[in-house]
Amino acid sequence: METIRLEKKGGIALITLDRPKQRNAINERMLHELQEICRKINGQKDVRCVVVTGSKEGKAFAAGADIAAMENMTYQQANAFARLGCEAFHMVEQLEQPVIAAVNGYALGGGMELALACDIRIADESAVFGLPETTLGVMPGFGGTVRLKELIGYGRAAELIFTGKKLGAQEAAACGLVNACFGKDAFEERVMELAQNLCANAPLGIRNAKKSMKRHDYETENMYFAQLFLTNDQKRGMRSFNRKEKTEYFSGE
Ligand code: CO8
Repeated sequence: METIRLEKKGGIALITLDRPKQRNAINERMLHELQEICRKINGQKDVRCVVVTGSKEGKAFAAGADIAAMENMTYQQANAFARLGCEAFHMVEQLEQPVIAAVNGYALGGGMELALACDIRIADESAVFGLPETTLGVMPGFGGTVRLKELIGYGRAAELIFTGKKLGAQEAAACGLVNACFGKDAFEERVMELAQNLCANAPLGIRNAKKSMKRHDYETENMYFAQLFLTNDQKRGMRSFNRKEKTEYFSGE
């Protein structure tokens, strides 16, 4: 791949956005590659957790959609580009495995929208968040308006989107945009620790909880909940608890 690196670390799939000269800005190619990766890892049994991050050389998570590529887009081209971005981020959001955005540096515009499509956001202290699109004459186009409003509420989302103002990692944590923020030295270790934690829990339980949370409807929650009682992991997990033992391994069956 040209713009993304995919590595496997135990049960963790590490996706690194890698266009360092452009601060890892997102272009069409990157969106296609992201889709390809999602198709490849979705539901793959030996991938229990996904981490998305930006290349260190790029000094960013991603500084947005590629502004050079967008400058002269026609209506049709912009429409197609926004659609591609929405579809790619939807695929990230819909991955069966939990997805952590490890935000190391700038997460602006489309970069922040990608972080919003992940389940959990962890920032290092240098992270900067913002949707500056209205300062460029456009608006968020990769699903950010919907996801940000859901995450931090309409009023705060409206302020961030209408002003285009940027938030540091601490501010982002304070308003619930990120789950936690860590100093540079601890950041990678804490992200991997969290990922390992998620790897150890029942994959089908996480998968169904995720699907249920995305649906906002109790009937669906009920269905996905009950479905887990057809699995060995449910039996294993509850049996261990009742015997005051620790479940050593969830097999995903
Ligand atoms: N696109 C393309 N190139 C970029 C981008 C970007 N988003 N961001 C940075 N770069 C490039 C710069 O042009 C520069 O290139 P060069 O070395 O050739 O001059 C290189 O990366 C390094 O950038 P800087 O010199 O600016 O680095 P700094 O450390 O001084 O600043 C910033 C880093 C603050 C991240 C700064 O580069 C910046 O403000 N970037 C733009 C951020 C932004 O506005 N992002 C939003 C873009 S719009 C968007 O994401 C819309 C999503 C929805 C799309 C819908 C489809 C139609």
